[in-house]
Amino acid sequence: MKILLYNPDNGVTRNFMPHLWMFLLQSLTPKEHEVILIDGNAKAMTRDELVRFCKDENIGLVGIGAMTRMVARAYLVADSLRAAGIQVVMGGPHVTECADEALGKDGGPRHADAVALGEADEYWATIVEDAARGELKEIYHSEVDPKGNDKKPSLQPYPHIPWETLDLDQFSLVPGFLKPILSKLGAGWGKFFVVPIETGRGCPYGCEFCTVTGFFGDSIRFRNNESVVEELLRLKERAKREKGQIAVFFIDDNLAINKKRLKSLLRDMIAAGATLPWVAQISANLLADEELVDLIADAGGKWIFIGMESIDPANMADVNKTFSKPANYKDVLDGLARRNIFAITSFIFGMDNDTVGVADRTVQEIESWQPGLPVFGQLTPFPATPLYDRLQKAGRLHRPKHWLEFAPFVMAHNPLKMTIDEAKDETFHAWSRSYSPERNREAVEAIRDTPIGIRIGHIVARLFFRGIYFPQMNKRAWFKLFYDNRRTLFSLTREGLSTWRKSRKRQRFDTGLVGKFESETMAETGLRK
Ligand code: B12
Ligand code: SF4
Repeated sequence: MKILLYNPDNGVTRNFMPHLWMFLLQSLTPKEHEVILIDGNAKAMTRDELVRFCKDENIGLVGIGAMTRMVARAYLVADSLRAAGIQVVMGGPHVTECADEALGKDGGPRHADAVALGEADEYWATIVEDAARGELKEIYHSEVDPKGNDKKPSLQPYPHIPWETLDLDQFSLVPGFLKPILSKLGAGWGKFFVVPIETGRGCPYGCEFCTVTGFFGDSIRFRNNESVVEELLRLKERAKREKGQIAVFFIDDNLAINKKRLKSLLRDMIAAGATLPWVAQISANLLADEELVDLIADAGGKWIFIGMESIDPANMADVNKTFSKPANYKDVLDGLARRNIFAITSFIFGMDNDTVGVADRTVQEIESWQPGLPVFGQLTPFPATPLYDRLQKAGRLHRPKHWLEFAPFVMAHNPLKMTIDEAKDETFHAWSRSYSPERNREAVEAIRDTPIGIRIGHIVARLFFRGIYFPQMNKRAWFKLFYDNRRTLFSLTREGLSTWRKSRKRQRFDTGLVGKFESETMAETGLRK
């Protein structure tokens, strides 16, 4: 049977990073079946095109995964495929919590033939075999232990994802027309992929708005170091072979949740030379450890995603995140910047203690720190989170099924001290102010003492991250963005080129000297080449 794994686009920006679940399930599929992957964020297709593709390719099963914010799109795609007689199974965090909705058992229409609840690693093969026989069950889930808890995959051994041979072209971040020039630059920039890798699952912190503790559990399961290092080495080898660049996104929710184990992993990575550039999510409270931050830098860490949420401690207490202290944020970022590591700082507006002006207050504080990539969201009650329950009980859910009428940056509940419209304006203002061409210039200027490569990386990351809020789906939008930021881009390019020329000259000079030295030595010793 041919299987398509499909991820709907997020409607905002294309082509950022592929989703790990697709590659994971592909590698767990029994070998007699063929699996094709399509990510709508990388390869845009209308529903009709997708149905035609499935018919032409004789696809027998489509697996769709979606976060809550994309689930309405996912349902539309599923509806079209089922109408064409193709079996659909849906999985991921949303349908795990709202299985009845996907199966049409809550009074609404049915969207999926089957749903996969929780982590599907250990039963995906069963779904495939059932589908191949045309005998899909409605609900699949992991085995349950005598106490009624899900048996979670141990991650040891971890499935082999054949990154070295997979066709990743749809995920390259380098536009086609720049490929020929960029592949000649340095070690080669003809292709650039951000690849997701996990080293563990689970989080004990249980922040009120988050689905992770409920979904993956409050104890953490780690892969062993050897398996992570081996995967990284294969990626590094591929980047070298293809004259491209691969960066890794460690998608663990808190890579440093066990500092002892992370230090041991980083030491093993360094010892094996498995050091590609990487990004990871780590909470601020764990980054005060100087030894850890040194190891992060030595092991290739470039950007750390920190869920800062709010600069107001009262808000942090409201969402059960007091372990993260706003008063410490500046020191943490200074510590990272001393090692040329920068932070993606994530904030949430519309919390219960937020009032009008929260965006300016927050951005002003951010601008007093080392420059980073701030991202701004809004407090969103995802199904099955403690936040959802609290707001529902208090009768504060304005749109209890907000995902079925998804509207970006329109809150689903009423914040206590501002309106839904005000929260939207605040969020918009924070994004515009943080990614204006002036702010981009100031941010790059603030790190003028760092090597040119780091500053170029910084501006490129800024232009991409802006795309989380501002749609950047077509060439025109990208062109306008480059035009608006032309002064910064032009001066960095000029400096970059001159540094590159100087280093080539120096290289030729050094080679010349070595050549001269070699010939003289050979002449003196009577040796000939
Ligand atoms: C990496 C990541 C991202 C990446 C993008 C996703 C990507 N390309 O990988 C980035 C950083 C951009 C991101 C952004 C956001 N993210 Co995010 N992200 C994650 C993260 C940390 C890892 C995802 C992952 O790969 N997990 C590991 C894989 C193995 O797990 P999995 O995806 O759940 O898949 C397993 C099962 O669910 C199941 N499964 C999944 N799909 C399918 C499909 C089928 C057919 C089957 C059978 C099974 C199946 O099988 C898999 C193996 O067991 C998760 C948290 C987490 N730990 O999962 C949050 C998470 C998915 N994100 C979340 C959110 C809210 C967001 C944002 C909306 C945040 C914001 N406010 O801006 C944005 C959305 C941006 C956008 N425009 O799309 C929430 C989603 C909650 C929900 N109910 O939807 C999560 C769960 C985190 C949380 N705090 O609750 N995210
Ligand atoms: S927000 Fe981060 S720290 Fe808090 S529960 Fe979710 S994954 Fe854990």
